[in-house]
Amino acid sequence: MRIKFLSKDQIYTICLYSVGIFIKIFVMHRMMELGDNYFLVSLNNIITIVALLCIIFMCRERDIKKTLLLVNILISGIFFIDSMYHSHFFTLTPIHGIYQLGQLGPVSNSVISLIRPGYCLFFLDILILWIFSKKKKLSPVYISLKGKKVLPFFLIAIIIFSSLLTYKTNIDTEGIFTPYNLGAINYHAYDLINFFAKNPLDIDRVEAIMEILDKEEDNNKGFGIAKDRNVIVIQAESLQNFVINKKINDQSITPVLNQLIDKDSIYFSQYYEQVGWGNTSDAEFISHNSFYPSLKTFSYKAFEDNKFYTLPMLLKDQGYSTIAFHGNQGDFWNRENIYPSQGIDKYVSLEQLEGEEMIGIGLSDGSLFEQSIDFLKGIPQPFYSFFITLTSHHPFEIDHKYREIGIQDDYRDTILEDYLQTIHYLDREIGNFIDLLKEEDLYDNSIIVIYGDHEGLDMRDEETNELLTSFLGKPYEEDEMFKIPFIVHIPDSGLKKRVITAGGQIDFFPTMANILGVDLEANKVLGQDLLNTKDGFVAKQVHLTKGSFIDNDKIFIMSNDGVFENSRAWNLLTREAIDIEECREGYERALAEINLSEYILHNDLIPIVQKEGLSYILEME
Ligand code: GP9
Ligand code: MN
Repeated sequence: MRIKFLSKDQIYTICLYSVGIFIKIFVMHRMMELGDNYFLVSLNNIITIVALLCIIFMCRERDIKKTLLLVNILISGIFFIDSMYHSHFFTLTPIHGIYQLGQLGPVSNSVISLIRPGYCLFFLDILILWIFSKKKKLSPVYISLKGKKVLPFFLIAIIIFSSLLTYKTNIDTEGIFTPYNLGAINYHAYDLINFFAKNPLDIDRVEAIMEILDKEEDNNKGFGIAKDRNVIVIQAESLQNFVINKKINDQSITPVLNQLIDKDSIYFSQYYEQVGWGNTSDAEFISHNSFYPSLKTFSYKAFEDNKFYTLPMLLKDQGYSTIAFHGNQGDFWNRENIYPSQGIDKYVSLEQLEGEEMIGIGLSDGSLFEQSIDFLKGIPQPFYSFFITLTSHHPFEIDHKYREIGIQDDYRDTILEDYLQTIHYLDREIGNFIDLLKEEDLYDNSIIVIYGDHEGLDMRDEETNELLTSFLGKPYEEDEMFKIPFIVHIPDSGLKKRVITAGGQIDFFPTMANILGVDLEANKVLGQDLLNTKDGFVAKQVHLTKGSFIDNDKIFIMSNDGVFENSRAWNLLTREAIDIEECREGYERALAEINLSEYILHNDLIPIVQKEGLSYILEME
């Protein structure tokens, strides 16, 4: 006996509504370049959609067609946004992106530049469906009585099958789920659940690194070399390290920074960015807190109600006043709300400044520096001042009069030229700022600290990669992309020191505390003082798959399918491939540090860490 659940017409209608979704899943996964996982992951995502259809058939009998249409439009919209997001960030749009919608205004040029007409094809089947439904009335869909009895069993069966597939992924990847091993639909579902879930502490893994974190350093090289001086930190937008001491057509790109490095400075030349979803703001967060940015959303949102102990707070305890300057709206990245708990007492944002010269997404760097002088003169010394520059922000557009480097031939009118022009402008304005500080008697008793917030030129963009590879004369890869300069200029110190220990923004706080001569116990933050550490270690977490790291000799790039054995690693000097097993210890350490950090911050435990130290967190469990 043949059981008939649906008529031919009904099947035809359902297909019109849903086959497009299946095709879109394959297309999306092709765009993401899923590799070996392509078919299995796509199958698992299709199962999810089939399960969803079953639920719709069971629950929304009256509006099945309408609901199917809505689901299709929703998925098409998500894939459209995902395509743009993936083309820039090489991952899928995270759920917390919702928080950032209000902030798209100033970066709308960057967003618009990501749209490709081809992405509209995600809506093609909806258009076809609309044309069909105009020509011919599509049959209504309803489920027969027999169908209603069978559907729940079918649903259970496919859920079990899908769970088995996901369980296998879990085993293969030790629980590191990524868009590349879950697929577009399932990753979004996972991301949504994970967003609300609390991350447990992986006690065994964290215990294994406690010895490293508790390590007491005997020597105190550089302790207090800038004691009681004013601190002027410039967190420079998109400033990468490759521009330092580099020339193009015989012109220095950063003559001012090169000069600084050459005299009265410590230059950390193996320093890397470690930002998370909050980009610029996460660079601030990790540098000031020495804890990793949130994995869920930008840290200034995720932890807005937390209690912290930051570099500005440590200095406030020493009698410093604190101030931050940024030529953008005060509420961007939630700064206005969180700065008080970050220890920044005065925040001078665009609203308090004269908008006399706007470039790109905000006030020009030159104008910001110039206008800051009056504020600096007005606050009690010593002060900790923090500048967030903007002009060298993607897409690196700047007026012709500021395009001062003559660039010819291959690099002319390229993204590399735009980048170099804005960086050159930033460099020049730092020079002008230093001149102003000298004029106002604010130079001699200050230190000027400069570091890049994050990369500006993405190696995963084909054109950019080709340009940089040719410009640098070596492959443009992750180690170069994440490398940012970190310069501590101490006027009249006679220093000319280059530190080659690998470090990252997480090390900023302990390194600065040492230089400023303030005790900070090593077991109260996750970073290390780079002047007194030999074993540099930099864990990456958001823009590379969790577990990736860089140390003094090598870089380990955790495979985006979450499988350790599929990862890559190479020697930083020789660029030769390294046996992956040599990286297991670092991989474990990266995961443990990130897990511990996330646990502490999500449970608002910084005050306890400050009192008892990091290892106490394990005792609490
Ligand atoms: C926004 C500015 C730029 O205020 O800091 O942020 P980004 O887009 O680089 O994260
Ligand atoms: Mn930035």
